[in-house]
Amino acid sequence: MNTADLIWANGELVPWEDAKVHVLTHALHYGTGVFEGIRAYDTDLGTAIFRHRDHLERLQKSATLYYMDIPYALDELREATHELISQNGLRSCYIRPLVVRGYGPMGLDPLSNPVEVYIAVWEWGAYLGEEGKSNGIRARVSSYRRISSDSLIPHAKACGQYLNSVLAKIESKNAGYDEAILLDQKGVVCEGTGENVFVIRDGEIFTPPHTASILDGVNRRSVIEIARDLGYRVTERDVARSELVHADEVFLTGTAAELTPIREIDDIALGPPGEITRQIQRVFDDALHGRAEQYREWLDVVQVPSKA
Ligand code: PPE
Repeated sequence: MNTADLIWANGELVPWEDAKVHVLTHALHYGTGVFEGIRAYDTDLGTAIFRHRDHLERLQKSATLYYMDIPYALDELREATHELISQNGLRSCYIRPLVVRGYGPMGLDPLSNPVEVYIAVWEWGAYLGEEGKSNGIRARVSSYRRISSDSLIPHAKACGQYLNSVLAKIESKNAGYDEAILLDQKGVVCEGTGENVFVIRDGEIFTPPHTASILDGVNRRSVIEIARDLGYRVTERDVARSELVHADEVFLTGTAAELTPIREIDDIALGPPGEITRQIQRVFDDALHGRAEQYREWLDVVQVPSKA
Protein backbone atom coordinates (compact mmCIF):
# COMPACT_ATOMS: atom_id res chain seq x y z
CA MET A 1 0.00 0.00 0.00
CA ASN A 2 0.97 3.66 -0.29
CA THR A 3 2.02 4.84 3.12
CA ALA A 4 1.98 8.43 4.40
CA ASP A 5 4.22 10.11 6.95
CA LEU A 6 1.85 10.58 9.87
CA ILE A 7 -1.20 9.03 11.53
CA TRP A 8 -3.48 10.80 13.99
CA ALA A 9 -3.67 8.70 17.15
CA ASN A 10 -5.81 9.85 20.07
CA GLY A 11 -5.07 13.52 19.55
CA GLU A 12 -1.46 13.27 18.45
CA LEU A 13 0.31 13.01 15.12
CA VAL A 14 2.64 10.02 15.20
CA PRO A 15 4.96 8.59 12.55
CA TRP A 16 3.17 6.04 10.34
CA GLU A 17 5.33 3.13 11.54
CA ASP A 18 4.78 3.98 15.21
CA ALA A 19 0.96 3.87 15.10
CA LYS A 20 0.67 0.61 17.06
CA VAL A 21 -1.72 -0.97 19.55
CA HIS A 22 -1.39 -3.59 22.28
CA VAL A 23 -2.15 -7.22 21.29
CA LEU A 24 -4.85 -7.31 23.94
CA THR A 25 -6.73 -4.48 22.25
CA HIS A 26 -10.37 -5.53 22.69
CA ALA A 27 -11.24 -4.86 19.03
CA LEU A 28 -8.53 -7.25 17.80
CA HIS A 29 -10.25 -10.10 19.62
CA TYR A 30 -13.92 -9.26 19.28
CA GLY A 31 -14.22 -6.79 16.41
CA THR A 32 -15.43 -4.06 18.75
CA GLY A 33 -14.72 -1.05 16.59
CA VAL A 34 -16.35 1.19 14.04
CA PHE A 35 -14.82 3.01 11.11
CA GLU A 36 -15.39 5.19 8.09
CA GLY A 37 -14.07 5.37 4.56
CA ILE A 38 -13.87 8.86 3.10
CA ARG A 39 -12.09 10.33 0.10
CA ALA A 40 -10.46 13.68 -0.53
CA TYR A 41 -9.90 14.88 -4.08
CA ASP A 42 -7.54 17.32 -5.72
CA THR A 43 -9.89 20.03 -7.00
CA ASP A 44 -9.58 23.59 -8.29
CA LEU A 45 -10.66 24.73 -4.82
CA GLY A 46 -7.82 22.77 -3.21
CA THR A 47 -7.97 19.35 -1.60
CA ALA A 48 -11.66 18.70 -0.91
CA ILE A 49 -13.15 16.00 1.30
CA PHE A 50 -16.34 14.56 -0.15
CA ARG A 51 -19.33 14.76 2.23
CA HIS A 52 -17.06 14.80 5.25
CA ARG A 53 -19.76 15.66 7.77
CA ASP A 54 -22.08 12.91 6.51
CA HIS A 55 -19.32 10.36 7.02
CA LEU A 56 -18.44 11.69 10.48
CA GLU A 57 -22.08 11.62 11.49
CA ARG A 58 -22.33 8.01 10.37
CA LEU A 59 -19.16 7.24 12.38
CA GLN A 60 -20.75 8.73 15.45
CA LYS A 61 -23.98 6.83 14.87
CA SER A 62 -22.08 3.56 14.40
CA ALA A 63 -20.20 4.19 17.65
CA THR A 64 -23.41 4.95 19.53
CA LEU A 65 -25.00 1.75 18.26
CA TYR A 66 -22.08 -0.17 19.80
CA TYR A 67 -22.21 1.82 23.05
CA MET A 68 -19.01 3.74 22.45
CA ASP A 69 -18.66 7.43 23.28
CA ILE A 70 -16.16 9.03 20.94
CA PRO A 71 -14.06 11.29 23.18
CA TYR A 72 -13.85 13.99 20.46
CA ALA A 73 -16.47 16.26 18.98
CA LEU A 74 -17.15 15.86 15.26
CA ASP A 75 -15.59 19.25 14.63
CA GLU A 76 -12.43 18.13 16.39
CA LEU A 77 -12.26 15.04 14.16
CA ARG A 78 -12.88 17.23 11.13
CA GLU A 79 -10.07 19.60 12.07
CA ALA A 80 -7.76 16.70 12.94
CA THR A 81 -8.35 15.28 9.47
CA HIS A 82 -7.56 18.60 7.79
CA GLU A 83 -4.38 18.90 9.84
CA LEU A 84 -3.39 15.30 9.03
CA ILE A 85 -3.86 15.77 5.28
CA SER A 86 -1.90 19.02 5.41
CA GLN A 87 0.95 17.59 7.45
CA ASN A 88 1.19 14.62 5.11
CA GLY A 89 1.22 16.99 2.13
CA LEU A 90 -1.38 14.94 0.28
CA ARG A 91 -3.43 16.49 -2.53
CA SER A 92 -5.86 13.57 -2.65
CA CYS A 93 -6.27 10.58 -0.39
CA TYR A 94 -8.48 7.99 1.22
CA ILE A 95 -9.32 8.75 4.86
CA ARG A 96 -9.86 6.00 7.43
CA PRO A 97 -11.15 7.10 10.85
CA LEU A 98 -11.20 4.15 13.26
CA VAL A 99 -12.76 4.03 16.73
CA VAL A 100 -11.96 0.95 18.80
CA ARG A 101 -12.31 -0.53 22.23
CA GLY A 102 -8.70 -0.60 23.36
CA TYR A 103 -6.52 -2.53 25.77
CA GLY A 104 -8.23 -3.32 29.03
CA PRO A 105 -10.00 -6.26 30.63
CA MET A 106 -10.48 -9.30 28.39
CA GLY A 107 -13.92 -10.83 28.06
CA LEU A 108 -16.94 -9.80 26.11
CA ASP A 109 -18.08 -6.89 28.25
CA PRO A 110 -16.24 -3.98 26.63
CA LEU A 111 -17.73 -1.19 28.68
CA SER A 112 -14.69 -0.47 30.81
CA ASN A 113 -12.18 -0.64 27.94
CA PRO A 114 -11.00 2.75 26.66
CA VAL A 115 -12.41 4.11 23.41
CA GLU A 116 -9.46 4.93 21.14
CA VAL A 117 -9.59 6.99 17.98
CA TYR A 118 -7.24 6.87 15.01
CA ILE A 119 -7.27 8.54 11.61
CA ALA A 120 -5.09 7.33 8.76
CA VAL A 121 -4.80 8.82 5.29
CA TRP A 122 -3.08 7.40 2.22
CA GLU A 123 -3.26 7.52 -1.53
CA TRP A 124 -5.58 4.79 -2.79
CA GLY A 125 -6.28 4.26 -6.47
CA ALA A 126 -9.31 2.65 -8.10
CA TYR A 127 -10.60 0.03 -5.61
CA LEU A 128 -11.79 -2.42 -8.26
CA GLY A 129 -9.12 -1.36 -10.77
CA GLU A 130 -9.01 1.45 -13.35
CA GLU A 131 -10.04 -1.05 -15.98
CA GLY A 132 -13.08 -2.04 -13.89
CA LYS A 133 -14.10 1.56 -13.38
CA SER A 134 -13.96 2.23 -17.10
CA ASN A 135 -15.18 -1.03 -18.59
CA GLY A 136 -17.05 -2.76 -15.80
CA ILE A 137 -16.28 -5.64 -13.45
CA ARG A 138 -17.37 -9.28 -13.20
CA ALA A 139 -19.48 -10.11 -10.15
CA ARG A 140 -21.10 -13.19 -8.70
CA VAL A 141 -23.91 -13.58 -6.26
CA SER A 142 -22.38 -14.79 -3.01
CA SER A 143 -23.36 -17.96 -1.21
CA TYR A 144 -23.08 -15.86 1.96
CA ARG A 145 -26.06 -13.75 2.94
CA ARG A 146 -25.52 -10.21 4.20
CA ILE A 147 -25.68 -9.92 8.01
CA SER A 148 -29.21 -9.26 9.18
CA SER A 149 -30.59 -7.05 11.89
CA ASP A 150 -31.59 -10.22 13.77
CA SER A 151 -28.03 -10.60 14.93
CA LEU A 152 -26.02 -7.51 13.99
CA ILE A 153 -26.60 -3.93 12.84
CA PRO A 154 -26.44 -3.60 9.05
CA HIS A 155 -26.65 0.20 9.29
CA ALA A 156 -23.53 0.39 11.46
CA LYS A 157 -20.10 0.39 9.86
CA ALA A 158 -18.59 -1.86 12.49
CA CYS A 159 -15.30 -3.76 12.27
CA GLY A 160 -16.49 -7.24 13.28
CA GLN A 161 -19.39 -7.07 10.88
CA TYR A 162 -16.90 -7.06 8.01
CA LEU A 163 -16.09 -10.74 8.50
CA ASN A 164 -19.24 -11.24 6.46
CA SER A 165 -17.84 -9.09 3.63
CA VAL A 166 -14.44 -10.76 3.89
CA LEU A 167 -15.92 -14.25 3.40
CA ALA A 168 -17.95 -13.10 0.41
CA LYS A 169 -14.95 -11.30 -1.07
CA ILE A 170 -12.62 -14.30 -0.73
CA GLU A 171 -15.24 -16.60 -2.21
CA SER A 172 -15.71 -14.36 -5.24
CA LYS A 173 -11.98 -13.82 -5.80
CA ASN A 174 -11.21 -17.55 -5.46
CA ALA A 175 -13.85 -18.26 -8.07
CA GLY A 176 -12.24 -15.74 -10.43
CA TYR A 177 -14.61 -12.78 -10.05
CA ASP A 178 -13.86 -9.21 -9.07
CA GLU A 179 -16.64 -8.71 -6.55
CA ALA A 180 -19.53 -10.43 -4.77
CA ILE A 181 -23.12 -9.31 -4.49
CA LEU A 182 -24.83 -10.44 -1.30
CA LEU A 183 -28.50 -11.20 -0.90
CA ASP A 184 -30.15 -10.38 2.39
CA GLN A 185 -31.82 -12.81 4.79
CA LYS A 186 -35.03 -12.75 2.74
CA GLY A 187 -33.16 -13.58 -0.46
CA VAL A 188 -33.47 -10.19 -2.16
CA VAL A 189 -30.49 -8.24 -3.44
CA CYS A 190 -28.64 -6.30 -0.74
CA GLU A 191 -25.23 -4.93 -1.79
CA GLY A 192 -21.62 -5.64 -2.71
CA THR A 193 -18.96 -6.44 -0.09
CA GLY A 194 -18.15 -2.73 0.17
CA GLU A 195 -20.59 -1.04 -2.21
CA ASN A 196 -24.28 -0.38 -2.73
CA VAL A 197 -25.91 -1.63 -5.91
CA PHE A 198 -28.10 0.01 -8.56
CA VAL A 199 -30.07 -1.69 -11.33
CA ILE A 200 -31.39 0.01 -14.48
CA ARG A 201 -34.23 -1.36 -16.57
CA ASP A 202 -36.09 0.47 -19.35
CA GLY A 203 -34.67 3.81 -18.27
CA GLU A 204 -35.71 3.43 -14.63
CA ILE A 205 -33.33 3.04 -11.73
CA PHE A 206 -33.82 0.78 -8.72
CA THR A 207 -31.78 0.23 -5.60
CA PRO A 208 -32.43 -1.97 -2.55
CA PRO A 209 -34.16 -0.14 0.33
CA HIS A 210 -33.08 0.24 3.96
CA THR A 211 -35.17 -2.80 4.87
CA ALA A 212 -32.83 -4.99 2.77
CA SER A 213 -30.00 -4.83 5.38
CA ILE A 214 -27.96 -2.30 3.40
CA LEU A 215 -25.37 0.10 4.71
CA ASP A 216 -26.79 3.57 4.07
CA GLY A 217 -24.04 4.57 1.65
CA VAL A 218 -23.14 8.22 1.37
CA ASN A 219 -22.43 7.67 -2.31
CA ARG A 220 -25.71 5.81 -2.72
CA ARG A 221 -27.46 8.94 -1.43
CA SER A 222 -25.38 11.14 -3.73
CA VAL A 223 -26.07 9.04 -6.80
CA ILE A 224 -29.81 8.91 -6.06
CA GLU A 225 -29.81 12.72 -5.91
CA ILE A 226 -27.73 13.10 -9.05
CA ALA A 227 -29.87 10.63 -11.03
CA ARG A 228 -33.06 12.41 -9.97
CA ASP A 229 -31.52 15.77 -10.88
CA LEU A 230 -30.79 14.28 -14.32
CA GLY A 231 -34.48 13.47 -14.63
CA TYR A 232 -34.44 9.73 -13.92
CA ARG A 233 -36.94 8.00 -11.75
CA VAL A 234 -35.11 6.29 -8.89
CA THR A 235 -37.04 3.84 -6.73
CA GLU A 236 -35.82 2.25 -3.52
CA ARG A 237 -37.43 -1.16 -3.55
CA ASP A 238 -36.62 -4.85 -3.20
CA VAL A 239 -34.67 -6.16 -6.16
CA ALA A 240 -34.98 -9.87 -6.99
CA ARG A 241 -31.80 -11.77 -7.76
CA SER A 242 -32.99 -12.50 -11.28
CA GLU A 243 -33.46 -8.79 -11.93
CA LEU A 244 -29.70 -8.42 -11.81
CA VAL A 245 -29.24 -10.38 -15.00
CA HIS A 246 -32.38 -9.06 -16.66
CA ALA A 247 -31.19 -5.50 -16.13
CA ASP A 248 -29.96 -3.26 -18.91
CA GLU A 249 -27.26 -1.85 -16.65
CA VAL A 250 -25.99 -2.52 -13.13
CA PHE A 251 -23.46 -0.51 -11.16
CA LEU A 252 -21.95 -0.23 -7.69
CA THR A 253 -21.28 2.84 -5.56
CA GLY A 254 -19.00 3.33 -2.60
CA THR A 255 -16.28 5.61 -1.34
CA ALA A 256 -13.48 3.26 -2.27
CA ALA A 257 -15.12 1.95 -5.46
CA GLU A 258 -16.68 5.32 -6.44
CA LEU A 259 -19.04 4.39 -9.29
CA THR A 260 -18.05 1.08 -10.82
CA PRO A 261 -20.15 -0.53 -13.56
CA ILE A 262 -20.78 -4.30 -13.63
CA ARG A 263 -20.42 -5.96 -17.03
CA GLU A 264 -21.13 -9.55 -16.06
CA ILE A 265 -23.01 -11.29 -13.23
CA ASP A 266 -22.89 -15.04 -12.61
CA ASP A 267 -21.27 -15.50 -16.05
CA ILE A 268 -24.11 -13.73 -17.81
CA ALA A 269 -22.97 -10.74 -19.84
CA LEU A 270 -24.68 -7.40 -19.31
CA GLY A 271 -22.29 -5.82 -21.76
CA PRO A 272 -20.08 -2.77 -21.49
CA PRO A 273 -21.25 0.10 -19.26
CA GLY A 274 -24.50 1.54 -20.62
CA GLU A 275 -25.38 5.10 -21.45
CA ILE A 276 -27.23 5.93 -18.24
CA THR A 277 -24.44 4.51 -16.10
CA ARG A 278 -21.91 6.55 -18.07
CA GLN A 279 -23.93 9.72 -17.73
CA ILE A 280 -24.38 9.37 -13.97
CA GLN A 281 -20.74 8.35 -13.57
CA ARG A 282 -19.64 11.53 -15.38
CA VAL A 283 -21.71 13.86 -13.22
CA PHE A 284 -20.75 11.96 -10.04
CA ASP A 285 -17.10 12.25 -11.00
CA ASP A 286 -17.56 15.99 -11.59
CA ALA A 287 -19.16 16.29 -8.15
CA LEU A 288 -16.28 14.42 -6.47
CA HIS A 289 -13.66 16.52 -8.24
CA GLY A 290 -15.33 19.88 -7.59
CA ARG A 291 -16.29 20.45 -11.23
CA ALA A 292 -20.03 20.53 -10.57
CA GLU A 293 -21.17 23.87 -9.16
CA GLN A 294 -24.50 22.29 -8.23
CA TYR A 295 -22.85 19.89 -5.77
CA ARG A 296 -20.18 22.18 -4.30
CA GLU A 297 -21.82 22.05 -0.88
CA TRP A 298 -20.74 18.41 -0.65
CA LEU A 299 -17.09 19.44 -0.51
CA ASP A 300 -15.14 20.26 2.64
CA VAL A 301 -12.07 22.10 1.38
CA VAL A 302 -8.70 21.62 3.13
CA GLN A 303 -5.85 24.04 2.63
CA VAL A 304 -2.92 21.76 1.86
CA PRO A 305 0.45 23.42 1.49
CA SER A 306 2.35 22.03 -1.48
CA LYS A 307 4.92 19.42 -0.51
CA ALA A 308 7.80 21.60 -1.81
N1 PPE B 1 -21.81 -1.17 1.84
C1 PPE B 1 -20.75 -1.60 2.54
C2 PPE B 1 -20.80 -2.91 3.23
C3 PPE B 1 -19.61 -0.79 2.58
O1 PPE B 1 -18.56 -1.21 3.28
C4 PPE B 1 -19.59 0.44 1.90
C5 PPE B 1 -18.37 1.31 1.93
C6 PPE B 1 -20.75 0.84 1.21
C7 PPE B 1 -21.84 -0.01 1.20
C8 PPE B 1 -20.85 2.17 0.52
O2 PPE B 1 -20.87 3.21 1.46
P1 PPE B 1 -20.34 4.67 1.14
O3 PPE B 1 -18.85 4.58 1.02
O4 PPE B 1 -20.79 5.49 2.26
O5 PPE B 1 -20.96 5.08 -0.16
N2 PPE B 1 -17.14 0.58 1.99
C9 PPE B 1 -15.94 1.24 2.48
C10 PPE B 1 -14.86 0.24 2.85
C11 PPE B 1 -14.11 -0.39 1.75
C12 PPE B 1 -12.93 -1.18 2.26
O6 PPE B 1 -12.48 -2.10 1.55
O7 PPE B 1 -12.40 -0.88 3.33
C13 PPE B 1 -15.46 2.30 1.51
O8 PPE B 1 -15.85 2.28 0.35
O9 PPE B 1 -14.69 3.15 1.93
